[in-house]
Amino acid sequence: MNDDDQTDGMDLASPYSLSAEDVWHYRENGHVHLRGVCTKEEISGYRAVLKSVTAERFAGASKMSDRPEDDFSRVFMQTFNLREADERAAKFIQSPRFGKIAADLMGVDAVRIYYDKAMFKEPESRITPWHQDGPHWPLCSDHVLTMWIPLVDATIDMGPPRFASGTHKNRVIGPKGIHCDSESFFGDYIRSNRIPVVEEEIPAGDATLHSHWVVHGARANTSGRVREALGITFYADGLLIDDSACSEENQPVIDANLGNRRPGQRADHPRNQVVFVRS
Ligand SMILES: O=C(O)CCC(=O)C(=O)O
Repeated sequence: MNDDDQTDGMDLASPYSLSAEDVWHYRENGHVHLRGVCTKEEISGYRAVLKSVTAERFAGASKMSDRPEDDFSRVFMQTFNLREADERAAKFIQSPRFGKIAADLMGVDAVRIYYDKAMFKEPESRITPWHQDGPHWPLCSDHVLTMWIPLVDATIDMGPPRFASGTHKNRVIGPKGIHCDSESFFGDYIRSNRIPVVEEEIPAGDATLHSHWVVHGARANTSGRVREALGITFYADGLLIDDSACSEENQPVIDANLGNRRPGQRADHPRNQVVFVRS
């Protein structure tokens, strides 16, 4: 750890005060925006760490204009499991504060981390097409969510996440994948069912949390600045690997992020640390 480490002494152990309204909002809509989860100092200290791990991983990435014209290459740059690369990143990502928020929103007694990932949406990045997360993951449960944490103020023109409220209640609604077909399928679904879409600026220090069933996406980044964000996906401790929500051709889903556990086995690989247990 170097001398000018700005995260020294920042263990994020103090709990965040969730209101009953926050919990209700998450369960009713499938997403919630929490204000002031971290202080500006915490975000700025850990941003430096997370950015440096990310920059190292993206060192060889090609320029936007040289990337393939497929559906995903120009959406954002993503890299997984920063907590395994740097102990300060791990202190942030595995903090009891975040784990407790996830457990309280889902109403469970303990949570594990599925994975964490940096999602840096560069200037001129395209939309994140509408999609659901659940159909990609072998955890068929209502107790899986992602905490989305901007490392800079995520203004609307940078493409913060947007959510189709209430769509989590139907579990799997449409096609697996994040591509132009999922965009058009879910776009039509939202319009024809008049589903309210929530899209808000998310200042650094705030976070959004969304169920893995809720339909979500993001607009293109037209801001000229990089939208730096970290996602942490949590699930209830005790879940079994269950890929029954995944498309047939994708089964069985064996996921290295879950230690290659097979369907029917417990999702309890040491890689998936328990980060909160209710006492
Ligand atoms: O950051 C984005 O553009 C999309 C985020 C997302 O899909 C997720 O965190 O599940």
